[in-house]
Amino acid sequence: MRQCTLVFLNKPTEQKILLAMKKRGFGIGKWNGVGGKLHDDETIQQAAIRETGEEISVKINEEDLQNVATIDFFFENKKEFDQQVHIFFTEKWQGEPTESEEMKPQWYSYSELPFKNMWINDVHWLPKVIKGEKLKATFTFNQDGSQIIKQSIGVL
Ligand code: 6OG
Repeated sequence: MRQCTLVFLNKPTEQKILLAMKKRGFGIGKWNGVGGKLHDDETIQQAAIRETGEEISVKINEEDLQNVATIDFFFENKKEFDQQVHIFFTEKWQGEPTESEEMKPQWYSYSELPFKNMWINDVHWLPKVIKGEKLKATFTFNQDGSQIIKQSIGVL
């Protein structure tokens, strides 16, 4: 299955996380963390760091990445969309989040996350991760990703 990364910058003292609006491709128009597909020659952590640099110009040190969840996403009759997403929080980085061709970053309060404009699964796991839970989950969607058909959420 395709391997992807997803990184959220986190400011627990301000109760805020950074989301970014995807400006093109898979998930266009949705607020999400930053990330993408692994290249052949890199580890999951290297991909997470590279994608964060490319998409919002922020540098992260590997030891500051906290693996908070691993989620398998399946799409009915669309095997090519199936992916395993490795999700990280980090409280330490260098540089200011900056808009790129692909992503427009914005800080959101934990209590005001824009779930209506996020992937429909996020409301089921992101609040738990913000509270400090580490999760292993699976979601199965219909073909266009507009409905969840099956889900399971457990401990990572
Ligand atoms: P590119 O195609 O941009 O990588 N991703 C998802 N994120 C959430 N919250 N929910 C989903 O439910 C997702 N499916 C994929 C992983 C896609 C980016 O989008 C994330 C990657 O960071 C289906 O290379």
